Formats: sequence, C-alpha cells, structure tokens
Amino acid sequence: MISTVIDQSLGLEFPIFQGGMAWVADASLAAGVSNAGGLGLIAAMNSNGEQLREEIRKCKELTDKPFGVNIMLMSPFAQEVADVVVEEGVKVVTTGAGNPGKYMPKWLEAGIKVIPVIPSVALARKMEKNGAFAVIAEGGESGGHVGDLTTMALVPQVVDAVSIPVIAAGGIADGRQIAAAFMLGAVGVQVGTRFLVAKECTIAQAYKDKIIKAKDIDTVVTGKRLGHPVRSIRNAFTREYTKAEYNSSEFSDEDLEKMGIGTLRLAAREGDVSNGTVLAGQVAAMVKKEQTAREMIVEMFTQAEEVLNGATKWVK
Ligand code: TUI
Repeated sequence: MISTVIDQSLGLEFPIFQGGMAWVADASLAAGVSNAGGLGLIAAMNSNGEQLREEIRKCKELTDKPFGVNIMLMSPFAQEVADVVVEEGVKVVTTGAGNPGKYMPKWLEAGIKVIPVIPSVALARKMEKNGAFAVIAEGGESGGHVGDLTTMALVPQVVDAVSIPVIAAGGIADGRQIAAAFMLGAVGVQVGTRFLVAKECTIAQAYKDKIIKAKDIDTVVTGKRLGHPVRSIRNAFTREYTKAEYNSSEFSDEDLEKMGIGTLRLAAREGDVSNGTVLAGQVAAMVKKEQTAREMIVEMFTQAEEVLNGATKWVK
C-alpha cells in the first residue's frame, strides 16, 4: 500500500488527483475518480457560477467520497466560480493558469484546502506564504497550458523550496512514473491524459480514439506568441495555427485569439479532432485502452509499489 499525507489528510484511498481538464472533467469523471479512491476534480473552466453549482450538485449525487473543483484563473467567470465553491461547501480547490492569491483569504476562511498548480519555484514559495495546503508542480510534459520546466527538473526544486506537500504532474500515466515522482520527493501525483479514456469520461469517442492512436512525438505546443502555450495532439488545426503564429505580418494577435475560440469544446464535445484542439500530454502514446478509473488507479499503484519495492536493486 502506498499512503502519504495527501491521501491521509484528504480522506482518499490513493494519493492521486485527476487533472481539472477543461471541457472534459465533469461530474461523471470527477465522481468516477473519487469513487475509485482518488481525488476527482470538476473543471470550472468552461462554466459560469450557476453551471458549476449544478455540476457540483450532480457530483454530490454520484459520490459520497471527497472531490474538488479546479478553477482556471484565465476564465472570465473566475470570480463567480470562486464564490460558488464556498457556497457549495467544496473541500478542495486546485487552480491553474495564474496566481490565485486574491481568492485565497476567502477560501481559507471557508476551510477549503487550496492546492494551486504551479510551474515554478517562485510561485510555489508565494503559494506557501499565502496559505496553500500543498502545491501541484506541473512540468511541461503535461497537456493543456504548460510551463517551461520539465517535471524531472521542477519537482525536486519545488520540494527543496517549500515545506508543504508537493504533488507531481506532467508526464505521469503509469506506475513507473508515479514511483519516479516519489523518488523526486513528491507525495502524490496528478494524472490527466490517462483519465481522458476512462469509461466514466464523457468526451467524444473520436477524442478518446485520438489519444489511443497517438505516438510519442504526436503532441505539439502552440500559443507561445500569445503568452499561453498549450500542448495538444498535432492535427490540421495546430498546423494552420502554427503557420499563422509564425506569420505575424498577416496574422495579428487578435486573429490568433479568434482562431482558438471554441476549439476545445469542438474537439471534446463535438468530436471534431481535426479542427478542434485535442489537449493531451506527452504520455498520450502510453495510453492504450479504455478502462474504468478504478482499473487505471489500481493498475498504476500496483506497479508503483513493485517498482518502489525493487528500487534498491542496483544499490550495493
Ligand atoms: O492550467 C493548466 N492547464 C490548462 S488550462 C487550460 S484552458 C486554456 N485554454 C486556452 C488557453 C489556455 C488555457 C488547459 N490546460 N495547468 C496548470 C498550469 N498552471 N500550468 C501552468 C500554470 C501556471 C502558469 C502561470 C500557473 C501559474 C502561473 O502564474 C503566472 C502568474 O500569474 O504569476
């Protein structure tokens, strides 16, 4: 059994979080992961306050286990969803794509455990000062909005810099990678890409098929010019977008912004995986079949345990 401060303090069976994936992580997936013993998270990214409230209530019906909400700070609804998590008594909030500092006093006062996703040591330190319960150190192998550092480089530096628990994210889809994250000093992991093909995940089948068919080099980062780099599976959309990105005389920043609007929904909900953005991490190629969230988690932690038990094999 693998047990750390993360599962113990949050009432989980395993120290694993599901990534708060925009247009993907609804009540069905969050409850699926929570019922499987991890921490499921509803992504507030694509919801206004009332839509999030409805999703939280649905999740409460589907599970009596702890679950959380991920708040994407670039969302135009960040303020209203920040209030709804308090009103609905959500126990854990993770944040992404920005500094949640201005919302933290209210969340902390409500007794919420705040666990920001951070891409750097400086932000990890700031979050610790602001009262974060833990941080999720996310390397650029991850899908979606990415930082510059890799998980391998980032996690031990964050572990050295803060005294709150560190959860590793980015590039984790099997037990070897969980074991490696623990070796780097993490006491929990967050997994996104693998849960895209969970049976409880409600995205379009074409999106799941794209993940299952992906090869190691099939992801690409776009959006650097606008300051929000995003990793997704290479397709007709990323090729067209990249061309526009490198042609600043013909395509303004506003043109680029416009090109991206609605593309996450198009892929995840409509299943248009050619013209939509198929967010996925570099581990997409390791994701080979659909399983229940429970099967995935048990398989990953059984393997992690074997790897960690054998870790002294080379030490003489
Ligand atoms: O947030 C994510 N992953 C995401 S968000 C998303 S939705 C989106 N859609 C279109 C364009 C951009 C995003 C899809 N995937 N991961 C967590 C994460 N947070 N990665 C990096 C960061 C981050 C970056 C800068 C966190 C804080 C930060 O702070 C800058 C500051 O304000 O100091």
